[in-house]
Amino acid sequence: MKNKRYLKHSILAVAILLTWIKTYVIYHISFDMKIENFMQQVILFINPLSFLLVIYGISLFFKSVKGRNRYLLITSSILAFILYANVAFYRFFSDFITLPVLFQTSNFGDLGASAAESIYFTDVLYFIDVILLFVAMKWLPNAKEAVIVKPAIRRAYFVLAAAILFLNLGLAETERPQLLTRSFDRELLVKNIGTYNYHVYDIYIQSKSHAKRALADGSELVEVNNYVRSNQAKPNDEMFGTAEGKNLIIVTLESLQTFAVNEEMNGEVVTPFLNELSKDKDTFYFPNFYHQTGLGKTSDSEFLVENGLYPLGNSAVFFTHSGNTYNSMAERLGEKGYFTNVMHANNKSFWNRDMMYNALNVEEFYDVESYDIAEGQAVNWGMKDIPFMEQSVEHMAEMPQPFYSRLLTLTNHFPFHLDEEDKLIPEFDSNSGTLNRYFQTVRYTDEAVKALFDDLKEKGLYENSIIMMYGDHYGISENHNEAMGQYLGKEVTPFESAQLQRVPMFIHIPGSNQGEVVEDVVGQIDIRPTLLHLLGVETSKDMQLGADVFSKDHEEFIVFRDGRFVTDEVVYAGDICYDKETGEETEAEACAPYIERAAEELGYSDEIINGDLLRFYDQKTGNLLIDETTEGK
Ligand code: GP9
Ligand code: MN
Repeated sequence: MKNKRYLKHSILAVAILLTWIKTYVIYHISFDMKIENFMQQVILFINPLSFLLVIYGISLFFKSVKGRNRYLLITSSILAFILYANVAFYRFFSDFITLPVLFQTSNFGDLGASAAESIYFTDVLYFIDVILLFVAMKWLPNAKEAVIVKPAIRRAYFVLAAAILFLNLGLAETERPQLLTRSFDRELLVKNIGTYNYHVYDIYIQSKSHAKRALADGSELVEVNNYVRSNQAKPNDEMFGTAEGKNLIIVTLESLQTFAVNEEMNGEVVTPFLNELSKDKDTFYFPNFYHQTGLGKTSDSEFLVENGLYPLGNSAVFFTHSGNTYNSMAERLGEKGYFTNVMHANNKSFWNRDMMYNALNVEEFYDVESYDIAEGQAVNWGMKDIPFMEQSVEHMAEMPQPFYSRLLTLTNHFPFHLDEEDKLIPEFDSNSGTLNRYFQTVRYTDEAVKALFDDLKEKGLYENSIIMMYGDHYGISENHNEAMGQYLGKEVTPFESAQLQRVPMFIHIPGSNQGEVVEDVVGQIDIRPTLLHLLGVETSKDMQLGADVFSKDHEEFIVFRDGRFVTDEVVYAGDICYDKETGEETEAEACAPYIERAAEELGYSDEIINGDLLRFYDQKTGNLLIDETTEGK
């Protein structure tokens, strides 16, 4: 009799089991979660359960069969859709979806080849649980019976769900202390609390940050301001103003990583022009320059360059905070009489650039409409870099001087496709087509940079300009570690992964004769003060977190957006402290003092952005615009 009573709930059990097992299988086949021990495997296994018990358990409140079954089916479909959206997103970004990126769906329309490569016909299998649930509803005799559940039973059921949640959190806490308070890494969150709980947590965090802007009154700026002032680096007198009055040209080298520069691939030189340039008498080359981008990729790097602030950890700041007040480099140079612009042969709305550039006071955006893309001049994501450079320099020739132009290249972008005639070297020979093709597209971009220099010289713009070029972020994700290991000739440990976040940075000042290879640990956050100082612009009152790389006060301490960091002595990655020299694990004390500081630095930056605090700051006087009546509230 008793058994029979429970059997009546079999459709609920079927719904839970199907989604639970499917989720666990998907964890393994679709996400690259590093499971290091048995306990982590257990956590991974149980983590979907508490949420599924609760969400499906709501069906216990339904009195009619139809209503209950419909609820179960709709819930199952929504969960399947959420999980699948994560899978598709992960294929492309190696990350899980966070709420604000859902507003980026307009981007996905532009992804073209990449999107097509990210969705397969066999993906229907990701909805197998919904299909089976539907079949079970037709087939299981009990599924057609209504069940009135006693409140006490229901209570017991939800207590069980809560107990499982606490067990899950408890185990996660032992595996990963302070997971929910300190984590910058979505993978760890999903691994420990599960995809569904993660989304609930994400919604909570997002609403908190929205509330932050509404609640901020500027008083928060006092502490941030103290921090910024005390960490400021005085410009180097010898370098300050060296390039005063010159045009500033910044080239974002799409997906270019330092491992490809000054290196060979199967005997082929990958970046011949950049190699020469790195040794040029007019070039400062930075081989230990790290990207600090998050989900917003190229746009995050632009954000760092313009603002000297970190992008956000859980969203693309170009999308979520384009309504903020900023004191961008474009604005500062605009005040100095520069004509400020960005050139990028892509839709203006990609990464919400059109909106954000307004907020950043960029005067003109030369988007895809400003380029003539002839037959054969487009590949992969759009216009090829070589004709792009040519036409960009034509635009520059028409501009009033001095100008500040940022050029964003595009050809060296995942999935790294090229036309035959543009393949100047053979592919690499690993098991990753992505990495194999990468060397060819990098080689092509190198040719495009050469074309840029030639075109600038031809138009008489070269001598009167300084050219800064940097890699925006990694091009080869950790999904290709095995192939990468083959190329590097060593295993890709968390230490190596962190070191692979190096992207090249060149500052080329024609005629300066001061060039050198600067080995210091520097990052994208440092670009703004460095360039402004070279152009003779004071930044002592600016609300920026980076430091001039030429300054004697520049500290070798670079924080990644996910909380990893690098100093001249250590690399902190995957919760492990490594000796930078040997790549071997070293005592935790060597990293300990920096862990807190890394969080503090990112925290202040987040506070500025989430609270839109620059609206309370006068960058000309350095005064805080705080309403006396609310101060100290
Ligand atoms: C798109 C280009 C590439 O316009 O900036 O964006 P990414 O995917 O590298 O961020
Ligand atoms: Mn990019």
